[in-house]
Amino acid sequence: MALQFELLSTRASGARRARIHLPHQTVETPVFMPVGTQGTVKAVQQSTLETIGPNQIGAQIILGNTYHLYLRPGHELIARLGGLHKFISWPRAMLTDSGGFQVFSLSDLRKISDEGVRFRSHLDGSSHMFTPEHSMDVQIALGADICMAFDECTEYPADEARARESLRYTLAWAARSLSHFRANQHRVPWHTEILQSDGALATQSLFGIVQGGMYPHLRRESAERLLELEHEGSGFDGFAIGGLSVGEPRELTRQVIAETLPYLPKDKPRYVMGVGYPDEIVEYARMGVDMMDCVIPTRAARHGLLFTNAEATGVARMNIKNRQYAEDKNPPDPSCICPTCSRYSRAYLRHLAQTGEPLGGILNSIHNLHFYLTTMANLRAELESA
Ligand code: PRF
Ligand code: ZN
Repeated sequence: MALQFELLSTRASGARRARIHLPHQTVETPVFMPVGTQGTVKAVQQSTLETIGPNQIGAQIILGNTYHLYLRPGHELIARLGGLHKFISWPRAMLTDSGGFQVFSLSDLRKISDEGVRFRSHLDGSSHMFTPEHSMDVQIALGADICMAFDECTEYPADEARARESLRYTLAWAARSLSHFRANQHRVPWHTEILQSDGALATQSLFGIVQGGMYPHLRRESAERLLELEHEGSGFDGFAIGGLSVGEPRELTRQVIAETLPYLPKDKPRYVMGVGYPDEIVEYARMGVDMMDCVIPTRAARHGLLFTNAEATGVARMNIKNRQYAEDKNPPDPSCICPTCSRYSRAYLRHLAQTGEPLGGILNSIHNLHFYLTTMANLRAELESA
């Protein structure tokens, strides 16, 4: 059995409070998923990821990337070591992205055809072919709880003809992703180890990805066509909205999400890929988005940018490298209970950032992830209250 989606409540605004029951973890939504591209959420160790956030709830689900892990250390090696969960020692849920986006954003000399994408590795220039079938094989070998269909992330700006052409690939690849996944998903390393509460074997889930550029009618067509897809009576287990946060203005991102959500089923998880700043993820969750992921909290942290409670600090974003913090004994955010704010001063974090010490990135990442997890927990509590 694939995931079970337990809808707890829905607001008039569309905002939902739900639970996603996955083989390795029950995930409370709306949820933010930290990104662990190379089998690590950069600079944060797994034991810390499990205990940050309010009530030490920790991250319930993290991301991994098919593209990166296929190139290095290789999905077959990870499968021989028992799958991605065992390899990185992460007992909770994981989601792997299909490579569809990373091939387009990272690799050189892409050649797209009906078959798939031929590309050169960003590491050594070697030539590789990704097809929907290959992406599914890699994701099954990695063994994440949720896998993603192989898609093409349409660039921005793209005229309508280009967005339509790109969507044509994504829809054909979605059908092939679903068939191949369903026919092979029993090969996941832990398939016979994890039993569900009803005694059934747990299996991986597969999400379809809506594309269509910034064109509402293409988004609608994309969603409707994905919903029609089935393999022996079973369709996608959830739906993502891709192709956003690719350089378009924020108002357009919001608009495309608002125009796409009505076409997605209410009884399955909805995931917006690759967003956003704290105020954006709250805004989208309030519109009815259940899941989001983004590198922003960890990437910003490594550049010395901290997200803080503006009521406690006067700023929503604090650049810890600023001179004004050189002798500031306060914790980064006095209202924050994270391990960083509980122990260290702004002056010390500034010093670590100035000197390029690895600990700076580590402590800043812990704070920012704690901030994101707290933001979502507060929102969930609000959606629960009458
Ligand atoms: N497709 C996939 N992964 C993604 C995206 C997408 O469109 C985005 C959107 N920028 C982030 N990650 N497969
Ligand atoms: Zn903190």
